[in-house]
Amino acid sequence: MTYQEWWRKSTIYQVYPKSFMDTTGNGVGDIRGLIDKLDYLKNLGIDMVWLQPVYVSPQNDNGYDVADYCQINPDYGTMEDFDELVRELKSRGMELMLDIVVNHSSTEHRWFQESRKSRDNPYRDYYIWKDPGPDGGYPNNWQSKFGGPAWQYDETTGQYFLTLFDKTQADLNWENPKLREEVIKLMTFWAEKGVRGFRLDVINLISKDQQFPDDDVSVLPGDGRRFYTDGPRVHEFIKELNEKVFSPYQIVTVGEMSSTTLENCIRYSNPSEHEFSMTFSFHHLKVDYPHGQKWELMPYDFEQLKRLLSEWQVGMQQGGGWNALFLNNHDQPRALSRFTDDFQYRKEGAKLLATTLHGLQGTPYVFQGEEIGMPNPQWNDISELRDIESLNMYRIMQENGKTREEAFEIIKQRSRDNSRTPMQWNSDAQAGFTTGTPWIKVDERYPEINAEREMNDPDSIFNHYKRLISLRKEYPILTEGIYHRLDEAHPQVFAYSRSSENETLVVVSNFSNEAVEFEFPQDFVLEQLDGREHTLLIGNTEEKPALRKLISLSPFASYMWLIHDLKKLN
Ligand code: TEU
Repeated sequence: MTYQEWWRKSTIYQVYPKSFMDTTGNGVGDIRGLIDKLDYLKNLGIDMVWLQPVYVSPQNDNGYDVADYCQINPDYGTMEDFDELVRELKSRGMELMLDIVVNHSSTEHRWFQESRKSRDNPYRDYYIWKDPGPDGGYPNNWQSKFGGPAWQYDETTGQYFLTLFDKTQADLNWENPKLREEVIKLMTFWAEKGVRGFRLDVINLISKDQQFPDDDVSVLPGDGRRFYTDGPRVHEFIKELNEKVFSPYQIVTVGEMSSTTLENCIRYSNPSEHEFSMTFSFHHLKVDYPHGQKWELMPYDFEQLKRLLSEWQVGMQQGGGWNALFLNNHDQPRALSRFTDDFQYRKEGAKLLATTLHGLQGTPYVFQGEEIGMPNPQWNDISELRDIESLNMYRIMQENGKTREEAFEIIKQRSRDNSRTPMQWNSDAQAGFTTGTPWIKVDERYPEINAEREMNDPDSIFNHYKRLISLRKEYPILTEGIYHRLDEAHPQVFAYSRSSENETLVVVSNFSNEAVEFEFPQDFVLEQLDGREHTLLIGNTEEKPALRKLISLSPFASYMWLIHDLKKLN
């Protein structure tokens, strides 16, 4: 595979606009706030900004319920602000990636308002309507990913419509060529405005089994997802989008793949398939889900985390696919709290996760606040939460027998709001995010954890990310190196290498709060270590250890070395 495309050496920064920067004092972030922070992102070394939905929306799911795909929500600003954002990004050598949410629309979208009027309305088949089941109830037993049934009954026409997410997010009918044409039109609208990237929301759910069968629960989780995930026509639909929009406008695309497979992600992202540039998959972020259950608690399974990361590195490399690399986003708790110690070892832990992720093959994503070591906030009461999924599940868990305290404990660790509290810019009121009352609280640790403090510390988490991002541009091995896992089931250490013809990159991280030792495999020592020069590219401790057969690692220590040309010293 050639690795010449610029986005294979790039780093993409994810902006959750509602919580990024507010310039009007209404407590909600806005486009002008992002414009004001572009120099901060340029300083970090960011190449592309993924801006999450700023379209007209009732905000039931913070913008993932779109009511007009080609208009800016006034809460976020104007189309003129948007056009200025594109210009200001490009003037700094950066590009814009927009979130495209076309598995479903808001029930407030004009299309849906028409569709629900009558069974013969021209827009009826833009959505998925079904008669009641034989028992007069739901058409089938599919469940919403936000809890409860996946169907909503509409009195006017006596049918149900499909809602795989919130009841106000109606699934679009991709079997309808007119709907597909509408999607192509809206994508073209933004491409014409200079957008050079699309992040496609749950795009692998758009093709449903047209029989809409009941799930017999023979395969967990038994909620119907196997009948619409990576569905029968999904690759066909995506190829059409590529042919009509992505390729003509040279759009960088990343598909968000819910509950997908490695085989499908190879097909979605291998350039010969002409579908996407890369894919988000989530298997590695379910290693603390007991039996795959998100709303149960257990310590994360370290060996499973390493196994899954390795499987996807090797599989995608062998299959010619391309990973979007991430440990954080707006739907996940902060990785710093999830996988390390965000109090005693916050700085080491944040740098360890960054080094471990950025050493892998793929395109890294930095979610706002990750680069300054923002942890999960301290939640004191359910009234502080805003996320529709969390509030649904808080109710459902109690309906299913959990106490309020048990349910709240789970919410505190699992809620998507963990990543949605305002960006912490400085130690001023509300962390400098707003002069008003924020739509969701600012975490109380902001006086010690904020961007201003990070920028003034040469040894900060911010500057660690900045170095990692620059290394990716400087060393082709980070883009092209072949991945090998080096630690066979070590209880605390994750070690891997990336090899090219003449060099080898080595990343070793101690994911524990204990001092440990790690010994490289003998064959690696003989082939790669003995008699060769190496350089420590980046680390997260005072000491700068040499690369030896046996190395000692302090709590949450993490290092990246480069072993130079294979030619022996003598
Ligand atoms: O997320 C889909 C998704 O995989 C997660 O929301 C997950 O299904 C959910 O948390 C249940 O565990 C995308 C967006 O990223 C998310 O913000 C939206 O809420 C969702 O789609 C619907 O558009």
